[in-house]
Amino acid sequence: MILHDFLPSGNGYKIRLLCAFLGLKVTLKEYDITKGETHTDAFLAMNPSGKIPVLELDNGQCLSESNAVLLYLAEAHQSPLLPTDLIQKAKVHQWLFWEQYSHEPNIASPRFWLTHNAMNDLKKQMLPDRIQQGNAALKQMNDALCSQNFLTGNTLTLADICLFPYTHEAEEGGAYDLSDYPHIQRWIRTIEALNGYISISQKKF
Ligand SMILES: N[C@@H](CCC(=O)N[C@@H](CS)C(=O)NCC(=O)O)C(=O)O
Repeated sequence: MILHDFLPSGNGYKIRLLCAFLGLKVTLKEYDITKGETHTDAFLAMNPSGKIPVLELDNGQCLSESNAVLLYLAEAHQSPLLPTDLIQKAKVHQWLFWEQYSHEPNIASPRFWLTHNAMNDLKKQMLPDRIQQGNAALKQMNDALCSQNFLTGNTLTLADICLFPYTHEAEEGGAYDLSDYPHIQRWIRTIEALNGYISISQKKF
């Protein structure tokens, strides 16, 4: 499999982290999204949205949307990271959908604007509201983690793999302070200590 990716991307890191935990071999093909490298005809043929990550399967089929790729890989490998119990599975889905609407736009986007010199007047206006909503999202995670080790209970699931990347990088750019969220800090340390863990910048796994 080939993972079309941009190393600083948390969406790409979700898939790299899952592959590392599952022991799957993937070849990394990197693009610089700040130079429009995902908007060529060749890339758009793989993902018309012009966005990484894209997972190219051995048969040439391409999958995009990071959380859809997580679900595909976990199901294809019958991994307990996606529980078979319908309620437990729905709880994992809940966090995956929530991440795309309530977490990623408020935490990942401001991080990108602030660290990649991508701020403009409109984004400056939007920033305070995004930060307020991002803190509400972090509080929701912190509350969920106060009585259990992981987001859906006491075992690691796709919910944690999906939310780890942008949460553990939330302070980058200066918009968030994770010391306000001690249960999140403990959860980050727990995941970093797991067998198979790789960092966001690790290319070999
Ligand atoms: N919802 C998508 C979001 C993907 C996304 O936003 N990718 C960004 C990098 S994190 C990108 O490739 N941006 C380049 C562009 O839009 O030109 C997912 O979860 O995969």
